[in-house]
Amino acid sequence: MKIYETSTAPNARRVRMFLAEKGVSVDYAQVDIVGGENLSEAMRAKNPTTKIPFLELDDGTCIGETVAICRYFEELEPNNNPLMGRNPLEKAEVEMWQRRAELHVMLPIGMCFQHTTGYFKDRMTPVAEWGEVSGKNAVEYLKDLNDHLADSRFLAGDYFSIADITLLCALDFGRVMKIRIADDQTHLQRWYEEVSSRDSAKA
Ligand SMILES: N[C@@H](CCC(=O)N[C@@H](CS)C(=O)NCC(=O)O)C(=O)O
Repeated sequence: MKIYETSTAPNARRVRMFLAEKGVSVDYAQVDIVGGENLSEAMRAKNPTTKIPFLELDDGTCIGETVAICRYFEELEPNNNPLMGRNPLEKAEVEMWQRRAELHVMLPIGMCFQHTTGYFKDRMTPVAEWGEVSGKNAVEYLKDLNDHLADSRFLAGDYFSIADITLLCALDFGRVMKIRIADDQTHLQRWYEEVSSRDSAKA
């Protein structure tokens, strides 16, 4: 099996960090998304959405979407540092925070990047105003996260999970657009320091 990815892309890092946490090693193939390699006919045949990362199994089956790839490995190795919850309540809480981190931080930061930098203007129409509003929405949501982390070690309580991975990768990518944790968001800062010091964060 092989994961097609781009080393600098935040969603690709989510999968690498997840697998590093689980101690799973896989082969990676680098895709030049700036040059549009992901848009080629050969890539579309494997992965019609054209987005990386995606996983290709030995029988040719391809699985796209970051969380779906993580889910596959979680099910293959359920007892190996589970990151998607260990009981019904934990699974629900992880999914809740994972969705929030994705919808309120990763996605708007991605919109901010695409629409304010024009990085992919060869394949989409950047709308600068939408990018700016998206960036502001992400910054606004960091206040809620700071409040939540005032009495929660990780996003899903004391349990480190895929939700923390999503948030860390989104925040690190946000730095490209100068989106940063505010000085007075001390709980989020404390969380950031702990999560970014894990070995898997180097993945
Ligand atoms: N919903 C997808 C999003 C993946 C995505 O947006 N990937 C970006 C890189 S982080 C990409 O492939 N960009 C290239 C392009 O838009 O052409 C997931 O969760 O994996």
